[in-house]
Order: sequence, then C-alpha cells, then structure tokens
Amino acid sequence: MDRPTVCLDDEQIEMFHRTGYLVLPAITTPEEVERLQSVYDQLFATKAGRAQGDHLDLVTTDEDDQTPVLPQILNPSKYAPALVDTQLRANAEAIARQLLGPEAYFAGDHAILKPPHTPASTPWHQDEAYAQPEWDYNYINFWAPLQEATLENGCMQFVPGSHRQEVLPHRPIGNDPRVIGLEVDEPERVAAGAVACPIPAGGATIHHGRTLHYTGPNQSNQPRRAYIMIFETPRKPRATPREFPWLAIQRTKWQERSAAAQGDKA
Ligand SMILES: O=C(O)CCC(=O)C(=O)O
Repeated sequence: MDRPTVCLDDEQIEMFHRTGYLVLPAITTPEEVERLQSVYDQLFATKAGRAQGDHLDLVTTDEDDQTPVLPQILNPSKYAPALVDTQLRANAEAIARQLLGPEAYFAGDHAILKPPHTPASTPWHQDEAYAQPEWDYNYINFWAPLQEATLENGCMQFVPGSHRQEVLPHRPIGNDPRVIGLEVDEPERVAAGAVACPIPAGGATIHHGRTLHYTGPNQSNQPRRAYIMIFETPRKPRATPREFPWLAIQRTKWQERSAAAQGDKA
C-alpha cells in the first residue's frame, strides 16, 4: 500500500464535524487519476459484476435489455484489483482515521457513472437510508471524481449540518418500488441551503453517512466518473429500534440477481 501524502489540519477536522462534509482539492495525483480512469471505463464497458448482482441501474427498473441511465458498480475493486493499491486509497484511509479514530477501516467501494448528457440527477438522500435499521453506524464516504467535477457534469452538493439529524423518511425514486435508488421525502424543503462543491480532478469530497447530498444531471459531452470509498468504525446493534419502510417495499431486479448469485455460490 502507498504511504499517505495528505493529512487534515485541525480546521478541516472541525469543519467536517460541524458541517458533515469536507472538500479536498487534492487527494491523489493527475497521473493516478488518468490510470484509474481507464480501469474505471473498462469496468463499465465490460459490465463487470452484472452476473454477481454488483452492476445495476440506480434510477430505472434495471431490465437486462435496457441501456442503463445511471449505471453503478458495487465493490468495483473486487473486479479491478488496480483500485486497491493506490495513493487515493492510502490517503483516504489515513484521513478516515483522523476523522473517525484509529478503529476506522475500509468497508467497501462503489462507482457511479453519468454518461455524457445523462438527464438523471442522483436525488437528495442520506446514505444511511440504504443501511440496515438494526445497526448503529459511524461511517464516511470519499467521493473521488476521475475528472474535474463541475455543476455542469454533476458535482456533489451537500446540506451543511444535516448529518446531525436522524435518518429522514425516504422513498424509492419516483415512488416505484422496482427502483433501487432512494430519495428523501420533501427534497425542496429539506435541501434548502445546499452548497455545490465543484472540485478538480485528483480532489475528493468527504461526507458523513447522514449528510444530505445530491448530484445533478451530466449536461457535458464527457462522462462523469465518481469512485466512492467507504470507511467505518465497528457497527453496534441499536439500543432504540427503528424501521426503514422504504427498504421493506422494494422489489428490484438487483435483489433478484443478487439472490440468484448467492444461490449459485451455495
Ligand atoms: O455520484 C453520484 O451521483 C452520487 C454519489 C453518492 O450519492 C454517494 O457517494 O453517496
């Protein structure tokens, strides 16, 4: 593993805990971004992980014969080991320990591609809305675009301080239980005061698992590639029960494919 080359100062650490997000203009080098770009493009071009239930469309019913609108790959480093030993991962891990403490570990990665002229936004949501309600979580996400991220191509936007709220009511996008992507209820109200965070290639944003966030459509002529790494501290069973009814109603093709892939392994 590469040695970390970046470290947060006290002001950045305080800012993250106060606002629930942070913008880092440089977490890796332009050379590494270029290398990772071709690994990333190859993963999407070959539909890596489709049979294993790790390749899906976040915003549609995700039929096999459909061209995906907002393709996502879960656990891409399982299919491309070149994503593991990187300066990006080494720096993210060191920063995660600064923010979460020495117990923080890499908990997974995913990738969301917005092809050129993708009309779909990634709607306002909190990541913890996708998690299992029985557990208490403490985790952060590094969102690393593998080119510049701008308002035009779909950079991250955050609601400062929203990480201090509980998980808000969500629903499947378009209220369609066949769609895996989630959106928060009443986005116009809860996302007031949002801040857009354009960043150069080689930069990243960091957000807490409860921070409300969103990315807009990709209106540019180039793909918008986002590679996301999750770091967490050990989960604990929750003392106070909660329910996420939006997960209970979902009946997605992704669930079918994942169940079939599990069956194949058994
Ligand atoms: O890349 C995107 O469009 C959204 C990313 C996101 O929601 C996340 O990293 O949690």
